[in-house]
Amino acid sequence: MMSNLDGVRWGSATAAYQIEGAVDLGGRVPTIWDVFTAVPGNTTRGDTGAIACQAYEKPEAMLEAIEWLGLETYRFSVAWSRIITGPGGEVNPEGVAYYRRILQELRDRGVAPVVTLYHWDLPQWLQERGGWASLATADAFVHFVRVAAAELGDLVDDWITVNEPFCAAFHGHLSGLHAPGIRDEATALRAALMQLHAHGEAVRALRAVDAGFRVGLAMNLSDLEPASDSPADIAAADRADLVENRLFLHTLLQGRLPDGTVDYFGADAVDAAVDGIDVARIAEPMDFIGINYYEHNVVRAAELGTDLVVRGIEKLPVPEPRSANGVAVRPDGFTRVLLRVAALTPDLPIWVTENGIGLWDYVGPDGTCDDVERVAFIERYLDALETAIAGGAKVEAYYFWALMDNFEWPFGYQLRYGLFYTDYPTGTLMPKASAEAYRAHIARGSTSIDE
Ligand code: GCO
Repeated sequence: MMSNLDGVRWGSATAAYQIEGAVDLGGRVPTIWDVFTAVPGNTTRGDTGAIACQAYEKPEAMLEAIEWLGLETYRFSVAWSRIITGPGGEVNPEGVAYYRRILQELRDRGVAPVVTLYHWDLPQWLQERGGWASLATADAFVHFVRVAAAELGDLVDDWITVNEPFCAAFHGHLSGLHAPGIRDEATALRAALMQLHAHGEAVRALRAVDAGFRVGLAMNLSDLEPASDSPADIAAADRADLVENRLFLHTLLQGRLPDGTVDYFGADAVDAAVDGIDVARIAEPMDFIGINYYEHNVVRAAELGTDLVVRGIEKLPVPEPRSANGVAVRPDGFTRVLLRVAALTPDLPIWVTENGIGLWDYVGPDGTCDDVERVAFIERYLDALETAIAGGAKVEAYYFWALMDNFEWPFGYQLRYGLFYTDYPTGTLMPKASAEAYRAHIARGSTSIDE
């Protein structure tokens, strides 16, 4: 049967710090996440990425999982800290060799790689020079991007410059929940603009290496709803939308800060945030826009706001069904977000670069992991994807987050997102029920493409 989903490339995704481990091996230098996770209290049970899924030392399990699923495409990130070793910009051949091997293995299996260049693992030496508040970090990023493109570009067609600049900016520099754990709103705004600036520069740098590359970025967008019709609640939801969505989406697509930015952050913070940045040049045309979708929130005005990022708001507790960490299961929000992007930029292909659910998965007495909620999640979100495509969203690819359970940032290893269950002591991967379901879906999809 023909379906709207027939043209979609099916993939799954991971990121370097979350899976690789081997933080002291192969010439890798420390990152802000190594430093942040070493501080007691920053992550659940003090978990760190030091071992993770052992994907650096034993990538075979990951490659077998990819093959077993029949993925058409796999999204992963290359660690800046494995490729560039310090302020001199020296290239680490061992890091390059590791990623060349992964890329070759993927290609040998007929899997199209998509490489994320920045997935939150800033080298610590750059943090010590100002991190994302500094133009020098964007310059260093462009150097890294040029090196990655030159060293890996013969094996990669598709690149993602930065992943979720909202989280890296506002959780890294305002809520302090993520590395580098700073808590200052003006610095967060600066870090947001700096990553967008670095993105625009990186798009140009990549195209200069090979005009045939396809380039985009991955941003998380949330679906927000006011708790009532009251002007205060509507304004509260709009403030959240400004900070979480429009600041990134509109600046990226329109090359100017959205209306309301100065009112919310203040003229001084905005002036400081754009100092040395040509905002118009952020909107360098891309080949696709990557959307990570997780969140739907109902927002209410609250004088003593409880949100750690947006002022004067409270996000209501989410009814069931929800993820283990309290994220709503709202496929309708997924459809709305995709249609919103399509309305803003109808011709730009959309890649769903992440979508998934965190659960307290466990292996039962029969030795299997029966993640019924994730199976239901996949079914419902793929229906929602189909609805969005029927409504005009040009979705070309979908990446389930994640291939396997991995280091989930402040949540450490307890919260699991994988299609595969990671047995951390041994590094072995076992397909969950959701892996079976996604595999069957992909197999059906590719049959109808071949017909
Ligand atoms: C993201 C993060 C992932 C998370 C996932 C689940 O881009 O949000 O890239 O690394 O693991 O979102 O929270």
